Amino acid sequence: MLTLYDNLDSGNGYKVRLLLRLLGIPFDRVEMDIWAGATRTQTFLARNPNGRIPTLALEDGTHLPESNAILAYLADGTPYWPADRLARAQVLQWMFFEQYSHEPFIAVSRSLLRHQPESPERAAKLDALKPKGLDALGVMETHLAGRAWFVGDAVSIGDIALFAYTHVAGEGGFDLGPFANITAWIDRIRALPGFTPMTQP
Ligand SMILES: N[C@@H](CCC(=O)N[C@@H](CS)C(=O)NCC(=O)O)C(=O)O
Repeated sequence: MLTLYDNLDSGNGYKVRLLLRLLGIPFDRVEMDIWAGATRTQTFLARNPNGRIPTLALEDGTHLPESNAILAYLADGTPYWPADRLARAQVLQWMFFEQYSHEPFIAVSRSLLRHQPESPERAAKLDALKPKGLDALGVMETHLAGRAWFVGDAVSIGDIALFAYTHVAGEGGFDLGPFANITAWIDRIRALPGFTPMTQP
């Protein structure tokens, strides 16, 4: 049985537990209190020296960290990882985009609003993150014009990676109202068989 070290508030964790449920793969889930340093203990650092969730423990005892690497591992041999060479590279393109141009702005804004007390410093950080987060949403909105999914005509792990923090962008202060294509795409993901919401343990 797979074991996912996870945190219910984490979009990075949610990517993995969502894909596991979409694929119908059973797993054990270990909730980690990341705010109390649970990922920085010697025991956990032996599993992931980077001290972060999600980390997936495989049946053979291997520990695999990094949400998007875990998605690639789980999706191999499934429709979530396309057969076509260029399509696979394009899925990776959107997963790298998610980690470099999206998550650092949208997820970090959400984390500041949820876990840091209001202060002038927090407001300044949020102001700095806002335009970059809006840029990422703008790129997604433009790409989704006339498209149902990020790559080709089927849902892939590129969509799952981007969905996790996009659908809760409002909690980071980003109004999705003006982004009609993104909103329709979010509804398509929510309609997938096996879909489970972020807060479902
Ligand atoms: N690039 C990593 C980011 C993982 C990450 O930042 N995890 C956060 C929760 S979203 C964490 O474990 N924080 C706890 C800590 O830094 O101690 C991924 O995609 O998995």
